[in-house]
Amino acid sequence: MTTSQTSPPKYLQENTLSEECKKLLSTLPKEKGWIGSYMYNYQGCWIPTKFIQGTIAFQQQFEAEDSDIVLVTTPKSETTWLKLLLFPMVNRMKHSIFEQNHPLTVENPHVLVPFLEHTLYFDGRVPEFSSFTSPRLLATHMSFASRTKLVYLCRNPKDTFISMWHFANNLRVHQKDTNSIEEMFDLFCKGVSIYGPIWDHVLDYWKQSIEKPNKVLFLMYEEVKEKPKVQLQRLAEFLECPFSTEEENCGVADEILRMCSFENLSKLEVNKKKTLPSGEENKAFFRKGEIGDWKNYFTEEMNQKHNHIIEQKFQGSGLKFSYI
Ligand code: PAP
Repeated sequence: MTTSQTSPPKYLQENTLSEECKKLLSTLPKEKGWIGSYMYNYQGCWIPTKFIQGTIAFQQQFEAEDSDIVLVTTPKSETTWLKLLLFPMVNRMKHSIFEQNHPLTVENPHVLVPFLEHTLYFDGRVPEFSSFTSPRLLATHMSFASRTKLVYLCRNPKDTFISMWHFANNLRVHQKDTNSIEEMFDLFCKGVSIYGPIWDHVLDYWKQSIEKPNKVLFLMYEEVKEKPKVQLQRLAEFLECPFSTEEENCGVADEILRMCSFENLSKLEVNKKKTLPSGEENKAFFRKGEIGDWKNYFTEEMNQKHNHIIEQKFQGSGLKFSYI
């Protein structure tokens, strides 16, 4: 009798680590992984097993170009939306936003704006940058100091947590092994979230944006959602490609916002049916995109615990989250 075994999806396979990397991992603190087996504390940041090698390669080998634009987020802080807005804005001379087959209608934003450590340097490979045109649009979840322009998008940590919990369980469901909200909330509060602690991540970039306002733009999802056009114009000015009067008259910014709306993008064939090269279904990146979904899940006890942590961590920083 033969037993048929299906191999786990690509994003759960962790068997490609080099001996050197395995040796390093054996020296690092580890905790339960949200998606894969474990997360390791590397240089103060919790990184899933699968991404350690790419992270190190990215740190050691990446050579920034002055014109690069790097998007930075903690996972589930609306990375997809930031990629969605930036790609058509930065490339609008090459691809008119009114063109019928705009790349956004046929490709997922994570393919158009790839992650450095997850994709380009994944497993320590040497990336091929020759197909990129200038300015290169790149993304990272890492702590990263660069001489290039960085756009940081942050989201209130309660919604980020709920989004991460759903996303991780969605990917783990193939293993019939989902995590309870209580267990993951405890880890999150201890700082053990993907690329966490989230507070250190946010504070690092918040400080950088104050010290180097021409280099680091700090955006909050809730503010972008409230006044999308104002924030899009701010983004364009920061990147030194402001909308011209002619573009204003043609409604370019409005069209970018319409095209990138959750309603529009989540309905596209590419985002409903296709998968990323790393195996995740594109639709996993389009859940609700709402502010305040945490209210449907948090108990009063969780809320108080979280508020207390936020108060302690962000005290005196001048940073305030909006939860509604
Ligand atoms: P990543 O950091 O792993 O790349 P990220 O893009 O932050 O993931 O996670 C997806 C979130 O962006 C989802 O949030 P939710 O779980 O709270 O719903 C997803 O719904 C949201 N999202 C994706 N596209 C859009 C969009 N066009 N507008 C608003 N939100 C969006």
